[in-house]
Amino acid sequence: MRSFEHYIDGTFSAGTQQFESVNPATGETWALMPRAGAEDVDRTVKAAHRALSDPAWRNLTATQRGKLLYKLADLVAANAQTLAELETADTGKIIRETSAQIAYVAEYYRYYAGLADKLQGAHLPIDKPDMEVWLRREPIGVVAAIVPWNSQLFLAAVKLGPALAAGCSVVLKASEDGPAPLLAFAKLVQEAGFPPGVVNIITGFGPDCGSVLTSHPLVSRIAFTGGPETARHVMRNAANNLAHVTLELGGKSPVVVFGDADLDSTANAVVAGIFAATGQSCVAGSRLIVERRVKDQMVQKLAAKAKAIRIGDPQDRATEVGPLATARQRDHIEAVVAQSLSAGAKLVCGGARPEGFAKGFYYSPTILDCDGVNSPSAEKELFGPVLSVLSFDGEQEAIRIANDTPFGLASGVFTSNLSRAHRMVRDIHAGIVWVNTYRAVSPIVPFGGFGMSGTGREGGLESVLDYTRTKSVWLRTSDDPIPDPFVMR
Ligand code: TXE
Repeated sequence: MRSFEHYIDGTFSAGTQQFESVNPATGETWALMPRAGAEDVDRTVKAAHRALSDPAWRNLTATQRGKLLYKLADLVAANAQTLAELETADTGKIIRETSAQIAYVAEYYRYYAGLADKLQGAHLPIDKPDMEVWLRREPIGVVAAIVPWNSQLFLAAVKLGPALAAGCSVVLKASEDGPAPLLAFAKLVQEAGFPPGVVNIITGFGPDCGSVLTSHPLVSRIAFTGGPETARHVMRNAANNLAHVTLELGGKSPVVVFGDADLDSTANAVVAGIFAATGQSCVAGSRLIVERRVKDQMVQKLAAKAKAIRIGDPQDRATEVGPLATARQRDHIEAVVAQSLSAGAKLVCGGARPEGFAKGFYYSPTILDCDGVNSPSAEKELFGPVLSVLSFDGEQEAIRIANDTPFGLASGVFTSNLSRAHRMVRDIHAGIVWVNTYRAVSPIVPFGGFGMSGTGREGGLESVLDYTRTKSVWLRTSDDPIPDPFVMR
């Protein structure tokens, strides 16, 4: 059996406790993972805090920090296949997706590497004589970065990249579900040459690891990706250290299809939106809202595509849908589909475990017609391969249904009418709108949601500034004595 270690203060260690990690494709234990408890977390945060003021890190120029990030990017690119195989083994995400995604993660580190020496302070045109005022832009401090099991290297990159570009130190907590790729990635961090303590990578469970980390008094910044319930814990914990918090919490993203769209092209985008990553994607387009006059046509096209999807071993390049990451996740999806059918939703396809995969955590690509029904599948984030179909007549109804959710992460609009596309973009309540496309990402573009989908943005220039704080410096240039001390200047 393989075993993995924490990376704390520049050293690898198995820790005092371990837990077993299961391969979701087989349901069998394949690796032992270290389990961080409160003492390990405390030691790790202290190491990160010490590293902040260690001359080996603090005295690096921004350009030198950028060079370390470029080196890390090259190492990620060179090791993408190995990391992808580990992620696939530990989470069940298909190898086609993990290998492409991790290769692209290198571009995220390159983007942040290039930004490191462009984070400028400012000189202010102060409205007082004999005074020079400028802003220093400084690293915000120790960052607690917490990620879930899906897209771990990607979700880590959008936190680590800007944090390191800004000069922070980081404690990255990998999910207890499938931490192997991030623990292996720690070797690349060490090889890139980041000084000890600047990047620490641990894993563990919510109560004894995540909670301790997010409430630690030496943590100044929390970047969290996960579910809304956990996010509430994180915010409550952050009340202890008053850390700056950003949250990325998934959604119930609408895909609005008008009858004037190219329906074949749109069907491919809808399939990519809901069945890629076996639906375990924060931006999953899980609500299809289709104009009534083309609904049957669209559903037929989608059902044909869903039934033809190749379910299989996630390590096989031919596989298109693999298992869910955990049995818990599969059971949750099964339960919500059953509730939805009882509520009156009609099963178009799927709705069961596929035959021939008894050992793994598989669930067939599923389409539910939820028109006119209060279907839980159309309201809750399932985080699985389940598409709920709703229909509309006219733009106003489309917008009303699209926005009828407390979430607001992503959305899609499919139409050939340009002015309608602009109106939809304006009126949709979501942090991302894809028009005639779906599930495109880039380091250059901010990513994040409205409402219950979280707060703050990852990616883009904004996200790097969010790992800095400004210091306003006032310098008096006059040699005259300070005048009346009882009047504010
Ligand atoms: O996430 P959790 P789970 C949604 C999705 C999924 C549901 C639950 O609907 O079914 O959330 O998933 C750490 N303090 N998303 O249970 O628990 C935990 O160890 C600090 C959407 O896996 O939020 C892990 O590292 N940290 C989402 C991380 O939080 C704590 C992605 C995420 O776990 C903690 C994931 C605590 N008290 C789930 N408790 C998206 N944005 O796409 C747990 N953690």
